[in-house]
Amino acid sequence: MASINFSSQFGVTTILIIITLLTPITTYTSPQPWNILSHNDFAGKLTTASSSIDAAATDFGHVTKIFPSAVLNPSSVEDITDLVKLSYNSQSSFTLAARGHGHSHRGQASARDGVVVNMRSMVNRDRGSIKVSRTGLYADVDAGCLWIEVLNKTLELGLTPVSWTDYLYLTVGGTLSNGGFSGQTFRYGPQITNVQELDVITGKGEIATCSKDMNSDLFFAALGGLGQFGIITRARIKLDVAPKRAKWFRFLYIDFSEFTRDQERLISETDGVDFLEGSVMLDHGPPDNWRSTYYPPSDHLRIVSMVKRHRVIYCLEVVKYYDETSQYTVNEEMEELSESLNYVKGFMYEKDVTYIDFLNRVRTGELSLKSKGQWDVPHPWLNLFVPKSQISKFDHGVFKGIVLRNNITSGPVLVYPMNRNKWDDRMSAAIPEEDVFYAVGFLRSADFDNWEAYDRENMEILKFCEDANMKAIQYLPYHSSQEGWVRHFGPRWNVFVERKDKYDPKMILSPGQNIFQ
Ligand code: ZME
Repeated sequence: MASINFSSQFGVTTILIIITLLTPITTYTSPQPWNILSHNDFAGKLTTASSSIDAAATDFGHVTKIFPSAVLNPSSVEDITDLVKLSYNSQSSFTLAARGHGHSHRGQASARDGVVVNMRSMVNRDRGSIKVSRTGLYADVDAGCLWIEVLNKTLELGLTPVSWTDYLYLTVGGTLSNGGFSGQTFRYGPQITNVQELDVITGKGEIATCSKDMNSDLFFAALGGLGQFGIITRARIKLDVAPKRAKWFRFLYIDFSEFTRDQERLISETDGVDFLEGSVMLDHGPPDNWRSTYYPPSDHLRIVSMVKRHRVIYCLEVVKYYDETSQYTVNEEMEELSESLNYVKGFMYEKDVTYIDFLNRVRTGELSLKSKGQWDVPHPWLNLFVPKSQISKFDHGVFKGIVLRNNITSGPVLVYPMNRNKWDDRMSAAIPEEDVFYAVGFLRSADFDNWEAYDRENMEILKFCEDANMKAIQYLPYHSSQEGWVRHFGPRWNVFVERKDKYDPKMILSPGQNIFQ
């Protein structure tokens, strides 16, 4: 290992800090107690180029700007373990954050004055970042792979992962550090419960293979662990035989309790639909152009007029997969299903698409927003898990209350229930206590000069939930203080802290989550 003179650098910094403390004007100079570029092992892979630094300072949220000192573009696991060890073994350690495709929305993958590790640089087509075992029904994938890459690869063999996110251009390591859920989750569990094995680099720079039987505590810690216990570098993802096509339905509701009653019944059936989500349609804001492409143009007027009349309506979205063997029964089955639902008669819509076109549906929206310059804009999102017992109060107070009053919400508002028993309490992800809880997502798009209004609405919603004692829990959480995190994890906070102490005692990893420090 190349020698670095930390002490002399540290001396300078100490003097700088003292000067800073003595100076009444707080022009804070960031400490750089490590002259990392002199470390030859990283030559070429560690960069301080402003283009790299600037790119790593922001994310999909576009509401934070947190500058790292350097960006590492690793080409091997060793590049990362070397860097973590360098920090861990140093007197003045620096922080490190793994960044995937940069789709966090509050700087969660940032590392102020530390190093951002660009996990995408590990993905190498020639080296084979995705290896499928046909007999084992699993895929071993580099954590920097996008889910769309995993899907394309496994589909070549007629196989597919079973649990998804809505958007597929996210990295495997990123979604597994959070949870990863979508309309399949009520049935298969989130992505974190569909993983058989992980390779994880801990905050001590040690790499470990782990599973529910091997280093199990690290396995459960890392899943949903918000990057606090290690950097996931490989995941073994469970596969199943891929369906060929999807019957994709939408049913519109005026009455929220009818809507949730149908949703809750459908997620309780074991042999029912393969996918279930739901959304709120509001009578204001810019029209959700990309979403309306689902509906036949000839029906836009009557849908819009129903929204205008009722101000808030709801859309149940379900999918049944099928292939050659089930193509003759799927229609009958779905007809029976639609007859059992209490949507507004006449407001049922149906599409028949390929499996991949269904899974990749948000991509269509992305490309359309990109073409209009509406993609790289602020996304002050709020995602919540709301216990089933509170959801009607939530509808009344938030959708029909705060949201209508403020009249600013734009972008999809998703609402759908999931079964708690498909999650796993040994994992780090925080979820409500009730058997059924709802995912509520305000997937807002804003402008650079007005996003704060959306953020204020988010805080208003959070305060409403708090005051009503709803026990809602954030997903992709942001808490400005440790108090917030203690409440977030509730009785599981102690386990979280114990695991931090065990796997990242110097608190090097993922500082952008704002949990420790
Ligand atoms: C900014 C944007 C979000 C455009 C489409 N979306 C989405 N639409 C539907 N479901 C989503 C989603 N992003 C995550 N889930």
